[in-house]
Amino acid sequence: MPSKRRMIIKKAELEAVAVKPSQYPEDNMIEIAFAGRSNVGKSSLLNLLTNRKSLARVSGSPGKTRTINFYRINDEFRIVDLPGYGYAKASKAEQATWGDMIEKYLENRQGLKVVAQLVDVRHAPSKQDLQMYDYLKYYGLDGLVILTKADKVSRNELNKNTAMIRKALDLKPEDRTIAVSALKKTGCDVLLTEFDRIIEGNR
Ligand SMILES: Nc1nc2c(ncn2[C@@H]2O[C@H](COP(=O)(O)OP(=O)(O)OP(=O)(O)O)[C@@H](O)[C@H]2O)c(=O)[nH]1
Ligand SMILES: [Mg+2]
Repeated sequence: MPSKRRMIIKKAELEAVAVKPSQYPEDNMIEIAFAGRSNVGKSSLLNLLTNRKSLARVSGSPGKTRTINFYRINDEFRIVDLPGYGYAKASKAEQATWGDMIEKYLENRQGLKVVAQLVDVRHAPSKQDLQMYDYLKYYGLDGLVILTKADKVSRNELNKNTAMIRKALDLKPEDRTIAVSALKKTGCDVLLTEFDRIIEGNR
């Protein structure tokens, strides 16, 4: 079947690194953010989509991304890499700062269309995943779930776990789950087609 995907990422640059709203880019360009627990693969996915090895820092040790990172794509929209939660070594104070930082961003960001929730396809969503997703529903930013590390499961497990995760997050039939693998470089086309839809306002 021919791909209906319009988007080709030609240009990607880190535009801003923020811990507070005064550091956000000032205009209302469309934004799609990535949320998920630390180590789930947010930064790796950004590198996969932009076909850049190290646009975003990736690490084997969780807690790599501690700031809100705004990536400007094709001068058309932004992908926003949010700091991961559930980082075991983070102190109480750090976790509070994290919550505050995320909430401020979700609360009043005009251009923000959707927050893609990333979940490791091998595991049931954690308590914090469920909390995060509820939060996204509250702000009307839900509806797109990205299942990461698809290379780590068989096709059978992928189907089984997708159904399990959809159920746990209580997804509606029209909500999308898209499996990706940064290692095998799969899932990009489907995801970029979804981005097209979001940007064109057809969802
Ligand atoms: N096998 C496999 N490993 C992956 C995949 N995506 C990410 N990883 C690995 O998972 C680890 C964490 O990836 P990151 O992209 O840094 O995760 P993150 O969500 O940005 O983490 P924080 O910045 O801490 O929030 C790294 O060791 C990656 O190489 C994938 O699709 N398949
Ligand atoms: Mg990261």
